Amino acid sequence: MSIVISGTGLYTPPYSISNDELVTAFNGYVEQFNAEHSAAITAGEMEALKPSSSEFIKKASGIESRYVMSKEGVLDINVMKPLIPERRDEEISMQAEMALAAAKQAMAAANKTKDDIDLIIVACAYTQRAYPAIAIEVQQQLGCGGWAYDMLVACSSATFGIMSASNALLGGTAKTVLVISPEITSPQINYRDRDSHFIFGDVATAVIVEKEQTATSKHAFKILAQKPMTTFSNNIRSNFGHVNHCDEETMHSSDKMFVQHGRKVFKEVLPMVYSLIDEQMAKCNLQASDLKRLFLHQANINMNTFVARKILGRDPVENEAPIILNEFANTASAGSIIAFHRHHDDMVSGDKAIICSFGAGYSAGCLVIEHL
Ligand code: CO8
Repeated sequence: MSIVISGTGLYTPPYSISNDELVTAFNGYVEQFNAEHSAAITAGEMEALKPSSSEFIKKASGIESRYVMSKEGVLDINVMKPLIPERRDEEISMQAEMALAAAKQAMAAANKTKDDIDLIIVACAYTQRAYPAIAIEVQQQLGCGGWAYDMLVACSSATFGIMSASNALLGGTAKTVLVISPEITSPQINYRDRDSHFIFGDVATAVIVEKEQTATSKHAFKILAQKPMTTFSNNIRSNFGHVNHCDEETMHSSDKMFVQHGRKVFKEVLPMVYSLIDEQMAKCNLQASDLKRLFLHQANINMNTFVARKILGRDPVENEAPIILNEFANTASAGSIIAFHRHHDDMVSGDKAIICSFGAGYSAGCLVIEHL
């Protein structure tokens, strides 16, 4: 039995923040901080904070802007976080609302109605609450039967979610699966940290996964091979969690936000990624020349160029390894799916591609797909 990805959807948040806007806010904060602590800095008791720069961000990461659900507070140097009012329990949650918008597009692309969907997986880096599952809220909003659950695997959530969907179809516990990745990363960014204030953006993606025999969409992609992998590392970490409030001293410390050692991640994750891709290509007897496209995780343009060169043995030509992080920044698990959503319309029967995620955990997930 073959499993296919038969539709995709993308929800783009209402606000965009450019590097220049973000850097102006960060540098305003730095100036204010250094002025407030000038005596201690002059006395050598404290180090002055260094300014950020748009040129550095673009060169080091490829990021030029990011979308967010809330903009004002992020750019206010006395706030430096998105201001997101809590909704009443009777209202739809923000994350379910984002998920729903992407889900409806994916369902339309795959020619599916609510009656077809019998499993919904919300797969993302964070859920807004512990329970009830965001996926079950989406199930109720869509009016679907069946079952639904949330799963969190940081940047590999979307690919792992597709693999879980595929396993449910093969195991007979579902007939059509909706995998949604509503990524609300902006509240977890430390906007006062020069090393990471620019990295992430908000977004939601969705895909439909079903059996080949039920697929009717124009663009359906058979999964030829799939492999998830994980290996523990503290180099990308957030200590945010439900136990935080039990220690009054540390409950608000900066380790409760996103923290990483970017250089180490770069060096350690890349070999994992290209050996994973190599192995899956070998499993399918594929050469680099058989691949139409590489849909890679979108964390850093230099990383993507490195992986693409290693796999292809040359620089990728235009759109061969599409980049979306210039516009969206790193959107945790959604990045490779945004690239796939935006760049599959010109693919035709027999065209093959790789979808590959990598990130915190460490985790990496690789899918080899072929257009039906
Ligand atoms: N402006 C100007 N200069 C800066 C800035 C800045 N903002 N930041 C750092 N610098 C300086 C540094 O101080 C350093 O100066 P010096 O050489 O004098 O010490 C110099 O620039 C170079 O710094 P780095 O070596 O740190 O710069 P890199 O070239 O390594 O670039 C990156 C930094 C962009 C972070 C890069 O290392 C990177 O992208 N690494 C890979 C990261 C990655 O893939 N991470 C995956 C994380 S995503 C994930 O798993 C999802 C987690 C769940 C979601 C979380 C949501 C919030």
